[in-house]
Amino acid sequence: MAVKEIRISIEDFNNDKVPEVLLEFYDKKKELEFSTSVSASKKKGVYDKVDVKGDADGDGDFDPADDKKFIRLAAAAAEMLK
Ligand SMILES: [Ca+2]
Ligand SMILES: [Ca+2]
Repeated sequence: MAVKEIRISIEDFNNDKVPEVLLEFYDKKKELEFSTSVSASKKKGVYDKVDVKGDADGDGDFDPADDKKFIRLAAAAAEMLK
């Protein structure tokens, strides 16, 4: 049984024809713990902007290393889900 779960979906939230990637993190009780979305703000397909800052690596801070992890996950998912 999964301890934590990440649900990944793509949707064009701001109607600019470029999909955003929604990342939803669930805890072991299956309750939504945190969600954020990643967008391609400058160039289509190049994900570079994290909507809600979060602690992706669990080290207690919100820094560029966290953004990078969200962006990498979103970029990979966007290629698989299109
Ligand atoms: Ca969009
Ligand atoms: Ca962190």
